[in-house]
Amino acid sequence: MTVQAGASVPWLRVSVVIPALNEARNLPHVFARLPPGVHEVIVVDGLSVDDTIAVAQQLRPDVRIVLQNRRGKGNALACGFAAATGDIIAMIDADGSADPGEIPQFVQALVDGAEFAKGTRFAPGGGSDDITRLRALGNHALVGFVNLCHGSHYTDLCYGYNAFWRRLVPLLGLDADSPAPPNGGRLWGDGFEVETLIHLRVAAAGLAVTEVPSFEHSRIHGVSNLSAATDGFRVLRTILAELRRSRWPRRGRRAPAAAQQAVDATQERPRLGAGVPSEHWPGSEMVTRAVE
Ligand SMILES: Nc1nc2c(ncn2[C@@H]2O[C@H](COP(=O)(O)OP(=O)(O)OP(=O)(O)O)[C@@H](O)[C@H]2O)c(=O)[nH]1
Ligand SMILES: [Mg+2]
Repeated sequence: MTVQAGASVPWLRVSVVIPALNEARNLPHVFARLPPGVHEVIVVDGLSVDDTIAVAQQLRPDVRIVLQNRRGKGNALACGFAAATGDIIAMIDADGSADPGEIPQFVQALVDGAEFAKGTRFAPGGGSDDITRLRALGNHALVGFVNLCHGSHYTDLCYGYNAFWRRLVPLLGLDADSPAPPNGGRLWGDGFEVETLIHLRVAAAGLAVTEVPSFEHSRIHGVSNLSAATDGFRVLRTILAELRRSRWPRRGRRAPAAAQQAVDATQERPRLGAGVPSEHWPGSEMVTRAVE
């Protein structure tokens, strides 16, 4: 999607990053719902044993396929972000749970001044067909704790539908380069804890976050790769580790130069106005919520 944010600024290019592990049967649904004019679609494959790559290429000959270098959804996102070339990155799941038709609302929130547009299932206008009572309860408890620690007002913590300016990628501090550990394991952030990790780093950096109500559908085909207990525990560990990291940074530790440049660029960013062609914005009237 290329959208014009204002008469005096160039057209914005939107990269859609889709982590996919054995999602061949779900991709037709996801691709069919992508808004027109997307700058690039990046499918990050996690060594799928079905036809995920072939189906993606068949559906969209211009798709970019990225092979992740370690295991896990977090590593897939890190690799996808590193490969993206657009001004804005939208991250969505490949299982049919996230509706790509909502992407314009996320982009609109960025155009309206947010640095990070954060999907939420728990604000008016959002919802979920997919979340269990136990997971909703866990999410609620964790988000309350995070808000207490960061002074934020998030309503959701573990949701994978977000969009942000690509120049902020260094600030997220995700590792797209290190090889897999010898035991084939995962590095910190490689798993499903990645969404929480991103939200916490965004909050710690004091970025302007706008929550965008979003509806999560049930996965269409296949089974979830997530384990509520193991991955819930990783999320909890992530919250504690990131809290330590933001409260007690190691003495003398400085932000990497690239991350500092990302912050500087953010601060210099001109405020973008409206002026978006309405046919690209089926939901542009949707209300977005600013979050401190
Ligand atoms: N490339 C890659 N993608 C992954 C990996 N693990 C999960 N994914 C993708 O990440 C997205 C979310 O994974 P799901 O298994 O649906 O997990 P979830 O959405 O958090 O959990 P549910 O709500 O139970 O579906 C899907 O598009 C998966 O295909 C992985 O190791 N590598
Ligand atoms: Mg899912």
